[in-house]
Amino acid sequence: MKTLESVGRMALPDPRVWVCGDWHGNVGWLQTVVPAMARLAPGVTTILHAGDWWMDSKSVDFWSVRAGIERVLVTLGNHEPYDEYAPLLDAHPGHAVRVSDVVWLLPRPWRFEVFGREFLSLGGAASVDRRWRTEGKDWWPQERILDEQVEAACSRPADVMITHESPGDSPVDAVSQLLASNPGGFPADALAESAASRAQVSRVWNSVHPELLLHGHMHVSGQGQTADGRRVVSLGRLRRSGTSRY
Ligand SMILES: [Mn+2]
Repeated sequence: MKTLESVGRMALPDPRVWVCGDWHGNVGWLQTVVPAMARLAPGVTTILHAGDWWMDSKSVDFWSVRAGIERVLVTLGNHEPYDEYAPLLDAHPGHAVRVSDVVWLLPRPWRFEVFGREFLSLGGAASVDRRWRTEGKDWWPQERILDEQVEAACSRPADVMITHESPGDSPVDAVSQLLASNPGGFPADALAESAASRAQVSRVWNSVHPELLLHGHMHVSGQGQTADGRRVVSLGRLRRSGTSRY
C-alpha cells in the first residue's frame, strides 16, 4: 500500500454524507451496502467511516465507482492493520493520506469541513479482546489514543465529531446498557483500558462541544442526547441495522 496524495485540510461542499462504521474488512457487506446506498441516496458522494475498517481498497474502489461514491474518509478504529497504515500516516504528519482511488486514511486528530461545518475526526480505541489477539499480527499498540492527540484535538470547537470510541457517560441507552452488563465477558484489565479510552474521547467531546458525535466500536445502534443538547449516535456493525446513516 502506498500514498497517492496527502492533504492537510479538506473542504467538502456536500450537503449530505453517509456515516458508516465497523465493516471489519467484510467485502460481502461492502457489496451489499454500497449499492444500497446508491439506491437510497443517489447523489451522495462521500462516506465517512467511523473505524474498524480494514477493507481491501481495490474492492472498495470497484463498488464505490459504481455507486457514485467519490471518497471514503476513514477514521481509524482499533481493529486495523496499523503495520501498514501507521507508516503512511507517520510520513505525512497532520495530513490525510489517499491510498486508492477513493480511500483516505485520516490522522489522529484531523479536522475538515463539510458544507461549511467543522468536523473533527479522532480515531483509535482500546481492544477489549486484546487477550485473544497477537501483537504484530492482529493487534498493534497504535490503536490507542495518545494524550497528546487528545490535547491537539481540543484546540477549538467543532460542529461534528466522528470517533471510533464512544465517549464515557454516553447518553445512548444501548451503549450504557452494554457497558454495564459486559456480555462479552471481557477481562477487568481490558475493561479498564477501554474506560480510559472513553475518558479520552470525553475530554475532547466536552472541550470541543460538538452538536453531534457519531461513533462505532460498540456494535450497537442507538442515539441519545445530553442534558445540554449534544446528540450522540452509536453505529451498529456490519450485517446489523444501523451500520450506516446519512
Ligand atoms: Mn472497534
